[in-house]
Amino acid sequence: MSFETILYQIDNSILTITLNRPDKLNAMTPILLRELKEAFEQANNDQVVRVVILTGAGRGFCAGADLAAASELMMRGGFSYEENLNATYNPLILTMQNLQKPIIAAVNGVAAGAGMSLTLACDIRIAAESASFLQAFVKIGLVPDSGSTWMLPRLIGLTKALELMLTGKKVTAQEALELGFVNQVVPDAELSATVQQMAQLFAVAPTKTIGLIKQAVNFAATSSLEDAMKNEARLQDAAGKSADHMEGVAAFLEKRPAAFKGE
Ligand code: LHQ
Repeated sequence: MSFETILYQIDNSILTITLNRPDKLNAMTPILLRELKEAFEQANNDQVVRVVILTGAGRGFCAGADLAAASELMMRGGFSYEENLNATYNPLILTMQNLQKPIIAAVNGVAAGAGMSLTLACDIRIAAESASFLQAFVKIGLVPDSGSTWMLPRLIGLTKALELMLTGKKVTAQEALELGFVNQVVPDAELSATVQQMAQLFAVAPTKTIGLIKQAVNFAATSSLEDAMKNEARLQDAAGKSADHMEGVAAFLEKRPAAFKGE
């Protein structure tokens, strides 16, 4: 696929999506938002893709909404944040949340505002030592959006989530690790290799089951224990009928590594 503001590269079942507006720290324009959503939809439909890496070109991961583009839209009049979020940012975050494949954020630099929300919508976050995170919204008089108010308290608890959202202060990669919303921090020069290593694991994993695990966890986030267990049972039925489950059990009994096909 060919895009204007992102790069879309598949290598051995691993799709890397790179936000590609390095001069603006990959701030999100309406085109980038549309292209990113299209890329994730394409990834969901492409059987070859078994894991997605999301990263940024240049020294930033993503500086959130492009404020120049947003202010241009506002100047034109008739602009509504509500309509804008509901039409662009929110469908993108939901597409990521509902993607039936794992997403690894390779956080190479600053992730601010909706750019931080983007990292939170990924399943795994690996950050370079020099990366940083900020809930920049309050600094420009805005409410955290693109899922941050839902994701961040769940990931790190209300106390610290509110502190970050109310102050908009910048958090280093190491602090993010200690707070618990980053899985791993590595020296800048090792980010790519570390992320590739994890992606390789997912590239040979039972992909269909991974999609079902995401579904189960997403459902449980807003359900009772009873409903969550019923849903687990339903999804387990689907996993139990998968070719990869058969292969996993056979491989265990035959004392050999499983050769999962993702089906
Ligand atoms: C930018 C941006 C940017 C444009 C850096 N836009 N150019 C949703 C609905 C609709 C609209 C409103 O918002 C939302 C959700 C949101 O995401 S709200 C939050 C929006 N983001 C921000 O408020 C962050 C603004 N950026 C910053 O605070 C800093 O740039 C950070 C802390 C990210 C990085 O600082 P530095 O490393 O010192 O870099 P810089 O500030 O020098 O930026 C480098 C260039 O990138 C610069 O361009 P220039 O042409 O002067 O070299 C910036 O203007 C541009 N840039 N963020 N969001």
